[in-house]
Amino acid sequence: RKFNVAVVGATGAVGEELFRVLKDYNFPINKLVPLASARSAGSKVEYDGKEITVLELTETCFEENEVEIAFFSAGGSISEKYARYAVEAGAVVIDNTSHFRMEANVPLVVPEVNPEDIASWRETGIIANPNCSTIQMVMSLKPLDELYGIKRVDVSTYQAVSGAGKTGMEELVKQMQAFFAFSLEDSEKNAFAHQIALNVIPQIDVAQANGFTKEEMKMVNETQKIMHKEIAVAATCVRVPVLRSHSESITVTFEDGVEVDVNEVREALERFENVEVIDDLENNAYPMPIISTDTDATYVGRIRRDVYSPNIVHYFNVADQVRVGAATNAVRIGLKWIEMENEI
Ligand code: A2P
Ligand code: 11C
Repeated sequence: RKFNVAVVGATGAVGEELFRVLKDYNFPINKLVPLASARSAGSKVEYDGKEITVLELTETCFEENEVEIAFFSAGGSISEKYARYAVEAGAVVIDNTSHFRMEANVPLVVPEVNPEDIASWRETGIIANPNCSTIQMVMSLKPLDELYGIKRVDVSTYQAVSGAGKTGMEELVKQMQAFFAFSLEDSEKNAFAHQIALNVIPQIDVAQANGFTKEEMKMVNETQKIMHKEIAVAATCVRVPVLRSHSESITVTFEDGVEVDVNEVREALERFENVEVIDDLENNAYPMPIISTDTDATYVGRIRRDVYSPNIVHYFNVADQVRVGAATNAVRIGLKWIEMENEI
């Protein structure tokens, strides 16, 4: 059977990608309802070679269009205000924002890692999609936890400007153009607190009382919720002038007594669904944003055992923030939900 599907934030970076991913995965769509603010209502989005008119997001639009599955990607405040109207209209909400993620009765799902959590969606009608940097990290942590048992994770991220939406991507491009026109100092700085072109910024999202940023604490709290385990996580989240794939340098400490075997680690990662290992340092082969961009895999490489502690492994992890980190994960949740609810 086919479903009436709404995309809230249809004109944004993630929204636009959602249309491509929905098509790529042959999502069973009866009617597609692109929604955005009054500013973009009447504009067109493309789906499967056809143009569809964007409608204004209103309290009644879900009911009027008999929406059954609603993807939300227009920011936390929009989800906070409008998700309830989609639920009241009988839809399941798959929410890309951080708004509902840590609510106890809202499942937070990466389908390859904790698909069973989807089952509790009825409690609120909402399934939350994790933060992009969390999704690609747990994709690699899950097989390693099953292999040896993880105690602690230390991660530094190299996050693309796409995480800040279209405005973030435009700002990097404009600043690069300004650099070549010798006017970088005068270029706009709105999306980030500092110039992002030719720079790195060791802050993503706002400061928390403990000295970490909100993005860093999302990686702690969301990882524990998805993995159902009190893994100790310390994150340093950094914005880099890359357009749309996040990279992460990850150090995993396993339980005491574990002796890491790099081949076992590699094999466990290779076996895991939607993880690709590229790990041949001598031949300059490892994951990079230019490899992951526009793909649906999480890439892992530079796998090496710690020089001092046999229970520690280090590796590099890269995935397309807009796809794996947002649109693709949301669509995979939708497909899993359909499978579980409709026993297809
Ligand atoms: P709009 O084009 O109407 O501004 P991004 O994450 O790339 O910045 O995109 C944000 C998305 O959220 C856009 O599709 C944007 O639509 C949408 N959006 C922002 N504010 C609202 C709002 N008040 N109501 C509905 N959609 C909104
Ligand atoms: C970034 N991770 O790269 C953020 C964007 O919690 O969904 C996604 C924020 C979120 O800026």
